[in-house]
Amino acid sequence: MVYSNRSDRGHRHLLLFFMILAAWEAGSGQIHYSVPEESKHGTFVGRIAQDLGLEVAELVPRLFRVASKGHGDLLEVNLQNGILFVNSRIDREALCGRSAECSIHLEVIVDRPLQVFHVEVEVKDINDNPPVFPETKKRIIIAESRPPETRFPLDGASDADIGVNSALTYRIDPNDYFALDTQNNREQTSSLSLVLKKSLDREQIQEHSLLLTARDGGKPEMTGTVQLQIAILDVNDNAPEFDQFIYKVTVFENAVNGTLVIKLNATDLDEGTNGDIIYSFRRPVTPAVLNAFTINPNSGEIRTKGRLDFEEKKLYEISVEAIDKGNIPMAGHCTILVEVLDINDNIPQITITSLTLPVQEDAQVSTVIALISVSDRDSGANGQVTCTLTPQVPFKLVSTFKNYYSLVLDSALDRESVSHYTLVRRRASVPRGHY
Ligand SMILES: [Ca+2]
Ligand SMILES: [Ca+2]
Ligand SMILES: [Ca+2]
Ligand SMILES: [Ca+2]
Repeated sequence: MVYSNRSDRGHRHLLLFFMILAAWEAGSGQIHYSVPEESKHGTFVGRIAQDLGLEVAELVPRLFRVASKGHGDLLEVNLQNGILFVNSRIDREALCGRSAECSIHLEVIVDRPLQVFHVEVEVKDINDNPPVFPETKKRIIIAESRPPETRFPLDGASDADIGVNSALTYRIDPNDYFALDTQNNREQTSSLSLVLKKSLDREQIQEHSLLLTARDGGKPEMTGTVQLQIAILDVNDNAPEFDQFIYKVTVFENAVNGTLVIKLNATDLDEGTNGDIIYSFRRPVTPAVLNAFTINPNSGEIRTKGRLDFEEKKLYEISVEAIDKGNIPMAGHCTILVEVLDINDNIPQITITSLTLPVQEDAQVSTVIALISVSDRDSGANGQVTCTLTPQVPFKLVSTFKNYYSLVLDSALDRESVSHYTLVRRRASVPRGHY
């Protein structure tokens, strides 16, 4: 019995529960209003008294009142005409955040007899929020060596509205180098990337500035922007270059030790150490060059070392290399032809190849007394030798060939007046200012 009694009571409780549920449903399900968010004070929402089947005249006597949990005085009823209106600012985003559904639940109570009604006021979204990027300026660093088709992720914008009012599309300023790619995945989130369209060149453009714009699908639409500052990172992709492949310079053979022969200047378009240049003789270096010249690795100055000698070497060919300090260094080359200029630093040499002395007093005019050859190691005018004899002697020089002479008797000798002659040799080459 006890068992059946308990079961009986259970059934009664269940019945009561269903009755309450039915009453609640009858109250709540009946009235449904909607109002756009941000509507002005006094905006009409609904004829609440009429819709609940109440006479306007009985509102005051029956102590008509509206309660709204947590939503204070957003909505109000005019007891004179029974109209529900917007009382204070309704911000859907503050009320419901990103939730797709947003409504204000009102509990309407009248006394005598006590009746409770439930009213749902749906708050409709309006497009009152622009897309917002995390930053207004975004710095991106990309090495110039990155190949086309490389993707760089971007942070998208967010929009506090819902539905189409927060459905974003993106675009960037038209440009030659970058395109946008938006990939929507199944989770409805979109991944935004920058895609490289063509090869970068830091030496041409060091920084790209692009405006990325997000727009929502609202009417009218709202937009948000972020300035993309894309800095291009240098890569060592330029070799040092000389203005010329071959430089021709001249230097006098008597140039003092350390005389500047040439100051080389190679250029490298890269940045920092990628463009810093070290000069050196290109290996293998001939001993002749090594003994005669030095090169300053930083300034590119080539100077003489010790003394040059035209008579020994007239032309030097120096191969120079300019190497940058890049991680993987690059090199440029040039050749310097150093022509050594002669100066008059050699005394003409006179060689007497044959001499018949003494000369008989009665020797006939034109008798050959000596054969003479002259030479001068200098070149050009510096090496041209002419011979003259001491004047007023009975001898003369007869040129037999270039630089070859015969000393011949020019007139009869007379031992009683002159017993011997001293013939002074003369150098007749052209002295230079350097000697
Ligand atoms: Ca909104
Ligand atoms: Ca929006
Ligand atoms: Ca570079
Ligand atoms: Ca370089």
